[in-house]
Amino acid sequence: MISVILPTYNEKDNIEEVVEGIYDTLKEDKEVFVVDDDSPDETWKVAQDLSGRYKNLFVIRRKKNRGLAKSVVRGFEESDGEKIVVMDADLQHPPEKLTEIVEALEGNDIVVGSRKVEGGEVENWPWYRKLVSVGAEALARLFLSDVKDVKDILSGFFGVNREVIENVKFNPLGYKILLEVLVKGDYSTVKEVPYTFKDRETGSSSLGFRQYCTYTRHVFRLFLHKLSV
Ligand SMILES: Nc1nc2c(ncn2[C@@H]2O[C@H](COP(=O)(O)OP(=O)(O)OP(=O)(O)O)[C@@H](O)[C@H]2O)c(=O)[nH]1
Ligand SMILES: [Mg+2]
Repeated sequence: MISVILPTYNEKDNIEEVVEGIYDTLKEDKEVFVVDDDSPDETWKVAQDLSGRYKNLFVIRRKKNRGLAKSVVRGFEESDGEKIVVMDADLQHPPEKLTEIVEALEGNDIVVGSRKVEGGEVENWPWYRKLVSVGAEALARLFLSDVKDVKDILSGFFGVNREVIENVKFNPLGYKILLEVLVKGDYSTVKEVPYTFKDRETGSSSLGFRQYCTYTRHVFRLFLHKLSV
């Protein structure tokens, strides 16, 4: 079975289309977890209404300890599939790519939806987003040697076989759960599948200066973790 995990915060205008895209694309046995941090726009309620229409669509409404990566960890804990896919719920990660990611999980431990391999790209990013992304990536590469063979280490779109994370004690901060998986997971093969990171059409980004500070703390926390094992 495949478990798809969708972290959400204020995605009421996107959630239905994403869920529809997932169910249209993935014909395999699956469960979908919307992990919502008690969104003020009541995304959780819209998702709960959808769960009557879609089989195995579950909604988790978290009220404490907000955070994207923490929500994904909760999804890991609640789900059962032997293959797991994590994706954004704002349509920047195309559901049509799910099949390719799931198929690639047959022969690989981790499959990263990648904007940095041939055929992958980011649509219309302003210069400051590019600059921040280059800086954030460089910081992780400097301190975390485990990520060296992966090109798109900041991707939020990835698949992982459950064995990789089964015995991991996650302790993430902020947004970048893939870093945590690459540093702490038990794996040998990573494949990157290209995709185009689309422009956000509705809803608003939760990224801001605070998230960048949190990211820096997360990288150092992972660095210290590696020193201690
Ligand atoms: N559960 C949960 N989900 C979150 C949180 N922050 C963001 N998300 C969701 O995580 C996904 C990615 O967040 P975005 O704000 O779109 O981040 P981004 O794609 O890097 O930024 P943009 O390109 O500006 O959209 C979306 O599905 C959000 O709804 C949070 O604190 N908790
Ligand atoms: Mg987004």
